[in-house]
Amino acid sequence: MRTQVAIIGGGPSGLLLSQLLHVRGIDSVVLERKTRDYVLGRIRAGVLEQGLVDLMQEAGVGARMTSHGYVHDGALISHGEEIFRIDFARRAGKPVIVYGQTELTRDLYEAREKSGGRFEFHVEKVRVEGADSETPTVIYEVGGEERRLDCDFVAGCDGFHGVSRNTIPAGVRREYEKVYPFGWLGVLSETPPVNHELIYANSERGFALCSMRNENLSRYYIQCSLSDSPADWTDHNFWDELKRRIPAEQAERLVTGPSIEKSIAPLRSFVTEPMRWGRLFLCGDAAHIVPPTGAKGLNTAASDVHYLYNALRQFYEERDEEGIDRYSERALARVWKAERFSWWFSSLMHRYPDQSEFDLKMQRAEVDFLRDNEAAQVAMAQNYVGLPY
Ligand code: FAS
Ligand code: PHB
Repeated sequence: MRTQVAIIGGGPSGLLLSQLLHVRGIDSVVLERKTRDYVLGRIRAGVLEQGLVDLMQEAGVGARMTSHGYVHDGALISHGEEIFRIDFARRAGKPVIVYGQTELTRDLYEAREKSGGRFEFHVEKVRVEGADSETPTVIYEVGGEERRLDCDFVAGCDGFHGVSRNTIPAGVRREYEKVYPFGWLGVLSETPPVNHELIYANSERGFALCSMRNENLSRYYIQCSLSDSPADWTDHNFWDELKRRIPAEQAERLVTGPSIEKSIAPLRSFVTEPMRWGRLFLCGDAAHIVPPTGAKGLNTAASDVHYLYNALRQFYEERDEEGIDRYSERALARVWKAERFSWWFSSLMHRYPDQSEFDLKMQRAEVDFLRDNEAAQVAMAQNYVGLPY
């Protein structure tokens, strides 16, 4: 089989890239380890930057997001019983859109299937040959049968546990990592959200986040121990703990109900440099991971897709390799700013096992400064709504 761009990974990065390329008449094939339904069954991100919204519109798949997404002009931050609002519209001049990654990925799958997108599901033993040549090939198996996909370029969109990153020789790769000493226990419940905007809570018992998907589908998280498993938490215990971590006014009006999804995500900051090796380009979680505190995971994958899509368009339409040559530099410049913000916001809102009394005073002073200082709120809001591409 042959294509112009071989895309390893059928998550949001791979699908958005494939759909954008299709709109410009550039052919791709998406190789996915699992199935469409498995990918859609993963509950992940919920907050979209305007840049990602614009990309979805450019890809011609923004209709449902526009009609079902929620425009959020701000978010609340609490510390113990105190709570204040960051006004994104006023401090950064634009909102964020609340629309689940599951729905966004579903929209992309439906669009690719409607436009005859080529997929291979259940792929195994994927490897890239000739990544540093002008004729790369992706070799893989389906049902034990070996297949070859000859291409001009390979996009490694296969997430943190994929194979693309390790295709770059160890002697070339530089990896940077910080593992956080806690995880996030997430619950999805068919209950009305406790608040119409998100609440990020720092409490003496740990972090909590109140989010949502729609008027009757709420998404909540609490910081938990890395030794916890979802089975350790009954719904009752989860709701009790969440109520202890948010201010009493919100806790009193929290509507609880049975969880329809319960999972624990470990938190990590991670970056691979470079994001290009010959004709292989890493995109999204294949290249970088952030703690979800700043809602930057999916949104930074989107900016990678923006840079890579435009680089490939520039190559095929103008025979100009400038975008390709500068992809890694451009993508990493924005990746590191997202890493910084995610690390900063995680440091501000979580309780760390080794925190001293002085550390806690510093955290409190930083929250007070954010509450009282316009410049601090502008900086936070500009990062949260998304820095320019
Ligand atoms: P993905 O991991 O989504 O997709 C990669 C795809 O590649 C998967 O479908 C996988 O099956 C496939 N694949 C892997 N290896 C392969 C191989 N060898 N061959 C073929 N296919 C292969 N971000 C937020 O902003 N907010 C959140 O709350 C949030 N929560 C998260 C919770 C969890 C548990 C995780 C893991 C991530 C979370 N994220 C969150 C980040 C998440 O949204 C990612 O940023 C986003 O999924 C990135 O999309 P992709 O780069 O497409 O990677
Ligand atoms: C979510 O709704 O899943 C969500 C929202 C904001 C975050 C992380 C997760 O920072």
